[in-house]
Amino acid sequence: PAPRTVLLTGAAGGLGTLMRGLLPRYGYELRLLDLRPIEDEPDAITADLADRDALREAVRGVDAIIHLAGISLESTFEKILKANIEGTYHLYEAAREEGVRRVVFASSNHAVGYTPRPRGDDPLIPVCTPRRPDTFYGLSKSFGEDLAQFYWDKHGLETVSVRIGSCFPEPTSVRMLSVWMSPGDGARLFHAALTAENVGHTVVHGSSANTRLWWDLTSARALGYEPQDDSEPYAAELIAEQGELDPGNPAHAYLGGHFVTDPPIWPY
Ligand code: NAI
Ligand code: 15L
Repeated sequence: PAPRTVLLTGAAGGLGTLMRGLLPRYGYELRLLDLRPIEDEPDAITADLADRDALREAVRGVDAIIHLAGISLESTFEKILKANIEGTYHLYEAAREEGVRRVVFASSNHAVGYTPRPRGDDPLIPVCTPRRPDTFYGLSKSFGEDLAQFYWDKHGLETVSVRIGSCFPEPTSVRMLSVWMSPGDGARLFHAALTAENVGHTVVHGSSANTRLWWDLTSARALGYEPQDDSEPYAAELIAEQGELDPGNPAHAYLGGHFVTDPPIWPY
């Protein structure tokens, strides 16, 4: 049966807030969790991924989990270790103990951020491209994908790892023209990841059907994902403001963009 009750971790964050608005229309009942309280959501669970008892209670009885919680930018290894590496492990342990069958894991393009971006007629980057994390943050996403594979092989707990590009209401940079995932397409992809059968551990790229796309969406489409959006209508204005990507600039040369040279730092 298709999952109905879904735990959304990281529900107070940017993507969590977008998905709280969009996923209920697919019929999901969302249980919300975040370290921070969520305004107007008195039933949301306020808990840290370090709190194993709280996680066990939070996952009890849900059909699936969308795991967005964690540090979403670069930070010290110690902070990333606690929130993203240990935190994701704690969540998977709770899911295993409570018999949850599927996780949708918010991985990131930064797990492969040091991969040179395609130019000209180069082929799109496949999901099987070797991991090349561009930050400790990307390294934690790489770990999360391996953790997901391990829990599938060892315990039969399924995961779709979504290597999200940039999911924001609109693209705001020339790089984002290639990696943007519209919120509507994000919800479509999460819905496909929750409902496709027999996913085992599947890695997919998360973006819209952008004209300037850098990576291959085949494995996402195989889940039933049909992206509806393309960043191209934003292209002329962004390129007029910022110029085309400069092949000689290292911040423009890799999938991870400026995370390679000057990553944004988690402010907490
Ligand atoms: P965000 O930083 O806005 O939200 C993350 C949320 O996780 C925050 O509300 C924060 O309070 C919560 N959190 C952090 N540490 C926690 C802990 N120890 N326990 C419980 N909650 C904790 O990030 P955003 O943009 O919403 O991203 C969501 C997820 O998707 C993240 O895992 C991020 O790495 C991933 N992602 C997002 C992309 C995007 O374009 N928004 C791109 C690629 C990956
Ligand atoms: C990410 O992984 C970040 O969480 C998000 O804030 C964006 O910076 C995105 O990657 C990106 O690559 O644009």
